[in-house]
Amino acid sequence: MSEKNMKPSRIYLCLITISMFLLIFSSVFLFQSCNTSFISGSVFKQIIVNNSSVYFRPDSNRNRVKPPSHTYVASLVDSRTLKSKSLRDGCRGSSTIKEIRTVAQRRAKICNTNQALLKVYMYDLPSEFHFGLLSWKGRGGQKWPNVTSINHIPIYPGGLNLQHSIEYWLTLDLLSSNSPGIARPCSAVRVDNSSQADVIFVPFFSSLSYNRHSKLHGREKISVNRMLQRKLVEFLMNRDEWKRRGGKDHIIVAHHPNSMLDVRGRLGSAMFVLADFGRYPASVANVEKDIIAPYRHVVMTASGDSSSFNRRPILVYFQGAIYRKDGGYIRQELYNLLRNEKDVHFTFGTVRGGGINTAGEGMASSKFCLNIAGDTPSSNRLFDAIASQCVPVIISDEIELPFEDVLDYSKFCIFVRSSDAVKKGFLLKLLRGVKREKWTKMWERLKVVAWHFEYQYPSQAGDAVEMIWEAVSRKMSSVRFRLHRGSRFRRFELVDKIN
Ligand SMILES: *[C@@H]1O[C@H](CO)[C@@H](O)[C@H](O)[C@H]1NC(C)=O
Ligand SMILES: *[C@@H]1O[C@H](CO)[C@@H](O)[C@H](O)[C@H]1NC(C)=O
Ligand SMILES: CC(=O)N[C@H]1CO[C@H](CO)[C@@H](O)[C@@H]1O
Ligand SMILES: CC(=O)N[C@H]1CO[C@H](CO)[C@@H](O)[C@@H]1O
Repeated sequence: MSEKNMKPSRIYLCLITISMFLLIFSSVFLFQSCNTSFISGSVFKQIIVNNSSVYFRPDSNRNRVKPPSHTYVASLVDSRTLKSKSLRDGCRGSSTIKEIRTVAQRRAKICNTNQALLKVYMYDLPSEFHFGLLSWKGRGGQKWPNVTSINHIPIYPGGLNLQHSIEYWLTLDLLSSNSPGIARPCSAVRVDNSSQADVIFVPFFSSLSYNRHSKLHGREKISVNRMLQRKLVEFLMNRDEWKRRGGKDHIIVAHHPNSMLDVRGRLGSAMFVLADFGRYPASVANVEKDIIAPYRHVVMTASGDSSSFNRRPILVYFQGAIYRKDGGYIRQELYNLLRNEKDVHFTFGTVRGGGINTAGEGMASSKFCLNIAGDTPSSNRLFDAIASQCVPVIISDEIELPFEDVLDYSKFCIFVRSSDAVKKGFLLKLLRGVKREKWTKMWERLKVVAWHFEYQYPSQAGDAVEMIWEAVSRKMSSVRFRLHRGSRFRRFELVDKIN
């Protein structure tokens, strides 16, 4: 190429580069200066994290999840959220390039412990409590898998086990907080010294232990699941960390409703991460001290432009077990009411095997997806509906929803009282009355919030893992409240300051 030919193309290239830079800079500046809402704050981080991040999901047969695209970003920054007060970052109205660069640099390195939202101490429990349950064996005294390289991370079993895999994602995230080169949000950081921690994390894969090891094998007198729970109690009761605050600053993940069944009462002072409170007495678990975490959905995540109103021929979708114990009688009632309607899909079916795929397709072709109380108030069907961008209709009076202090579910779900739902004609009249415009509003909102229910490794700003850490952090004030009240009359004892 001669000089002459080069010149115009160079200028052209130069122009493109400059305008690209200006575009990126101005949009980043825009988000930064408007960073007054919880959600747009997370999105801002997303933009920076994005460049250096790896999207990895241990079960490779599922599609990869992308963060909300830039079209969604615009809809996040609506005038209402702009006025709301930030939960965490505060307004950085006068940001500068320097500041933006610092944020970018911070993302690429291990995040500074002092800047982290939560300092977390994690017990080095023997591997039989966690990755050992996934057949991982640490070589040469290795306590934890090396999470730097995704090839070394033990894989969590798929299928229905996955819905309660929260323990796995949180543990991996803490491990990755000490691994250089992994870009993740600076939400929780693992610290070595428990005195410096805000919370103590108990890395027991209790749901996996329940799902996989509840049965007796061979000559066992007691199942592995029971044995591990007993060992865990013994371990905790002997730790200074537990004694210090009676376990109140401990985080125990027990997402499967039957996990930790034997010892939940003894560990009830801790902060539990649960699916719901259905099988817990209020004295052991309650919304004051515990965290509700989303199920990991089992259907595929709908792509960014899932079907819109007119391309969803089914009005209402429900597939699941119809005969359930406890509160599940309502499924039967609704089945009788709805089964003969032509645009209603209401069938008895399990989600095992091929059922997951057909359920996913069915939800993605439906306008509304029913979430009816089963044998527990919650089920992963809600999160499958969200992932399919099918507007959830929640008929479960006792349900507790994840992150409800920051998410307004009424913007993307329809709630119906059980007593109303069983009235003849009530439900269909209500849903047929939701016209295209209103439905589309909810659908647009669903597309945005769906990201908050995605578990992945490494964690990304605003995803389920970060949402859980943020929820823990918000819960800390009530933990402190209880601790301080509890120490009113402990006059002459040395009480550690938790803040
Ligand atoms: C973890 O794996 C990475 C890359 O595979 C390696 O560079 C690093 O040294 C390993 N870390 C430890 C502690 O073994
Ligand atoms: C842990 O932190 C406490 C308080 O900051 C300090 O007194 C103690 O020496 C630390 N322990 C270790 C092993 O570094
Ligand atoms: C450089 C890079 O990885 N960019 C990605 C950021 O995220 C968007 C949205 O998912 C992708 O389309 C880009 O490829
Ligand atoms: C760390 C990293 O992946 N940086 C990349 C960000 O995007 C630019 C342009 O797309 C790449 O050149 C960098 O390597």
